Amino acid sequence: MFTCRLPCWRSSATCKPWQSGRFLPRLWERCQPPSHKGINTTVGQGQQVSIQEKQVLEDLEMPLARRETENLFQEQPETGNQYLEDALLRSYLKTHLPPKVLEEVDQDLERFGNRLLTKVRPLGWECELNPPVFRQYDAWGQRVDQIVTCSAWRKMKEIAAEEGLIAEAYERRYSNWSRLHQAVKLYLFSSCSGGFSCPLAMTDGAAKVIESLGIPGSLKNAFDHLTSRDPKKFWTSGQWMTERRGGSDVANGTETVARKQPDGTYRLYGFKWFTSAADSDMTLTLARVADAEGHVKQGSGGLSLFFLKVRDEEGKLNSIQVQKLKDKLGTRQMATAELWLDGAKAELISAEGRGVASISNMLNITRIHNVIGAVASMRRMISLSREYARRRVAFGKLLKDHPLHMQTIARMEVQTRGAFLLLMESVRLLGLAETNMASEQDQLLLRLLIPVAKLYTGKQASAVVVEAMESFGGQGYMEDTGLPVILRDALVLSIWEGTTNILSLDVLRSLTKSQGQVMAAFFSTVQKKLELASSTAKLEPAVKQTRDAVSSLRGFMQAAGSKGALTMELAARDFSYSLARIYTGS
Ligand code: UCC
Repeated sequence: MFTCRLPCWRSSATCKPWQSGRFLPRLWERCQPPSHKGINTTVGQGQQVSIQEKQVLEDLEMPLARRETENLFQEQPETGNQYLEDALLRSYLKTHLPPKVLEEVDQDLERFGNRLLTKVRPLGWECELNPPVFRQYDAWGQRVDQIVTCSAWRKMKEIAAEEGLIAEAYERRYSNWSRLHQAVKLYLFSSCSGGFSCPLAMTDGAAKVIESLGIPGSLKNAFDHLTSRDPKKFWTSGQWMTERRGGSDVANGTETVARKQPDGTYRLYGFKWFTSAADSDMTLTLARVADAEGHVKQGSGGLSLFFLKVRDEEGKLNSIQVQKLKDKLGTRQMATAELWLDGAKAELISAEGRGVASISNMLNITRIHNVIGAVASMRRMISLSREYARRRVAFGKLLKDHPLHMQTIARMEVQTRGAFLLLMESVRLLGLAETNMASEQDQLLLRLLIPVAKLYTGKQASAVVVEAMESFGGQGYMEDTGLPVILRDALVLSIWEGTTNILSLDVLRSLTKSQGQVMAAFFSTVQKKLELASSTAKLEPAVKQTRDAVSSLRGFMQAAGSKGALTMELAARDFSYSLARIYTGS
């Protein structure tokens, strides 16, 4: 039965053609309101409509055989356990993990892969079909500001806790490999999560900030909730950074003011204009502390970091009003809201004026989650596309037997494999850093690779997902295949958590702050990798190509060094792309 989801001027009782369960282009025209704004309804058109209506009725009376020719006879691509089917992931783990760790992680991932396939994927689809709704008043006129989520979304939270999707990284039972284990689980979870990856990213980021502050006593409870495996105890966190004046230039766009209270806590007043996963339990947010006269310091140096709980023990909002939910292109499963803070009780958790530096720990984690999401969406689309190529016949043979079709998929596969390796490398370094096993060079490399990987894979994901969609022909464009959802959700990956240009400037920031040391770490790591590869004769052309790219990058840097800062700023995006390609290539 086809369900009409178009905004319609007819009541469902009179929408008979849709109830017939068939989609005909003429019916769409018929469902237009008779005098819609912007559409001229003339007498001539009215006559045309009645002719069309007649044709519609004739269509409905067509013999069955004719109707059946309108059906599409194609097999739906079906994929199995995404861990078992991911050859590159499995070979990566086999090559890198110590045998004992591999044995346990492998078992866990196979089990998790089955759970995702049988339980989680259907829930993810349910989240897509039942996006959150905002209920501002109850039946008796009381303002309640409730964000109503579906049961599948709430179930995702329970699963995330049970699977330790955050806990795994902080328990460190596999020492430096715990981060990688967690990232792989998130990668497998991502494309079935119905958008729940977003709150998990921020939850992980918040746990990271609290851990990097040494888990102060006042935040111990929050940390325990964020890293709990108990679904009843598990909290998710938001990250409220964007205000009305923008989300990139946080230093100048943040207007929220924090007023100190006699008990040492603060009350926050301001408007958070774009808060993702607004149904979260707590958040980290930035505000400007007001002095005794009510004055605040402008710029980055005036920003401090605050922790707050969204609701109190009785479930009452913490002096927060939900203005509305955002109407987004994608990630519709997840509630993004405009929030008015009208004296929300909060705790200052950074040194005054060190808000941006403190929240950057969170940003670096959510940016890695973004890379996870990018690689996962590419992998998902390619898995479906490959599967389809094994079933779909065109021009007398299966798609997989058409060389041009397979070349197109192979090119996407190369992009995806490269992105996957870049992700694994970033996560491997993060694991070392978190267990005090990272050398200075590893830390510098990690600082550089996070923005590079985020900006590059975000763009790759958009391109690969669009390309993969095309490999299904017109079917790829059909809502009920589920493919357009993947595209819509992938398009945000280059926007949120810092756009491509903002992250290119962050790459430059890392160069300036380290006085060029990040590049020294980059060049020496790449050189080592290429030396290793050059012992394999087959890899010689690839090694040569990468070496050539390295020398032109060095040449560019020398030339740019003698020019003004503007040259480097203008080149920031291309420069960052080169870093991504060279590192991935090596
Ligand atoms: O919240 C959002 C949506 C949430 C959804 C999350 C889900 C994602 C997961 C998906 C999974 C599928 S979107 C809002 C996101 N907003 C941003 O990402 C902000 C973008 N703007 C920037 O990144 C800017 O570059 C700023 C805000 C960092 C610029 O601020 P400033 O204050 O102008 O920058 P400064 O002055 O250069 O840096 C201040 C300090 C410096 O440290 P000190 O003072 O010690 O020199 C910097 O080195 O912060 C430090 N810092 C960093 N440190 C800045 N950035 C970093 C960094 N990335 N790493 C380390």
